Amino acid sequence: MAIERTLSIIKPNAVVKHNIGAIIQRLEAANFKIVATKMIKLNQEQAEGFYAEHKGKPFFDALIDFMLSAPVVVLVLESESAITAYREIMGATNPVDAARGTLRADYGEAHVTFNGVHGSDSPESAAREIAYFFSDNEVNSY
Ligand code: RTP
Ligand code: MG
Repeated sequence: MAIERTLSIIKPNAVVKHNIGAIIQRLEAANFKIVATKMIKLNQEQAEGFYAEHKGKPFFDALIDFMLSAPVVVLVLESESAITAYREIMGATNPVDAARGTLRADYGEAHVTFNGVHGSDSPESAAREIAYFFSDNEVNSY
């Protein structure tokens, strides 16, 4: 197993419901090292660029509107097999289907758009998404 980094986003619904701290606590308790973080109010171009792979899909406009509705907190998480480990603790994309005790079950709404958190889905996505929000000197080691 290898040490990996993955990009996490605490999405607008979780931010406005004051769940930033609770989610970060869960990440640290699950042994992820937070090696970078910031809060950003995305603009249209940033949100559409981040989700470029979904452009043209029926849910795209609703997803972008949601991501612009309030600030988000972006984080780089580091751990052994961080990408799959974080996908596991996030749970299924739709919070309705997410296993009990996962972040999406606990901090998502009962609708797939408002699912509370994002996580990179592959090493290639993680590299792209981390670089999308952070320069190399903003990602720490400790
Ligand atoms: P994410 O990228 O946010 O970690 O979520 P994911 O990989 O589990 O899901 P993905 O297929 O990449 O979709 C990105 C986000 O779009 C919204 N979505 N809505 N209405 C729909 O059918 C639908 N499908 C996806 C969700 O907010 C999802 O996280
Ligand atoms: Mg995805």
